[in-house]
Amino acid sequence: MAAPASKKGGSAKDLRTISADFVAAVGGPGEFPSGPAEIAIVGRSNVGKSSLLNALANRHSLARTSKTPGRTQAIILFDLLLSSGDKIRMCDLPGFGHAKVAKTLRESFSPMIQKFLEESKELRGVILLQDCRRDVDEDAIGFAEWLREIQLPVVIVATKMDELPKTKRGGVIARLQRDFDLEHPPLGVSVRENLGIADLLHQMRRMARQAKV
Ligand SMILES: Nc1nc2c(ncn2[C@@H]2O[C@H](COP(=O)(O)OP(=O)(O)O)[C@@H](O)[C@H]2O)c(=O)[nH]1
Ligand SMILES: [Mg+2]
Repeated sequence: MAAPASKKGGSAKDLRTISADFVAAVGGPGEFPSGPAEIAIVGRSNVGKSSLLNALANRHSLARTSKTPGRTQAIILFDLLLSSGDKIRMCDLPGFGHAKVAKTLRESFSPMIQKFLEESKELRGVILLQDCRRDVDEDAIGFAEWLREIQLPVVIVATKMDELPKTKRGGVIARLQRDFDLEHPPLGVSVRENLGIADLLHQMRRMARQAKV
């Protein structure tokens, strides 16, 4: 079915996910099924990635939320169909940050995941999640720099904004913008307050529509 990229559902208020379908858990090179434009999502364990994915997918249990994350290095793929007709393949990368020995974020990824980020023909960008309460995260900043080096667009998203009093939110967003040296302020989201979810869908749609560089 060739879904038209219609104007229907085009405003921030209206854009939503109509369906979300699990595609595959990919554990090795050469296993990637072809499909629509891909967007990867990554963050430290416990950053709120599964909760956000469920909110983006409009589902309660597509991605498992947990306090005891597994150690799997698989990439979980699932396809979103948006109300605008756009299809996006979400690529859920393993969480990081549990290794006892400090490593850079990139080194903590298996060669399979690095290869995916560097070589996937459909990958249009990466959503990098940061807990809004966390201090400067050199690992994540270095990772974002590397993504820019390999010419992958990156969207920084501050999670759990509801944990900050409203008066402190702007300051944290401004600090993250400086830390990551961003042209535009990063997006703050909260699954609890349903804050920023529709905006993130919009940014994802924009990235997915962009031609691969
Ligand atoms: N306050 C708050 N807590 C959240 C939010 N999103 C997730 N959490 C909590 O953060 C913890 C980790 O969430 P999870 O989605 O499993 O994170 P993951 O390890 O990155 O997949 C859980 O206790 C969630 O309930 C949010 O928007 N606000
Ligand atoms: Mg999770």
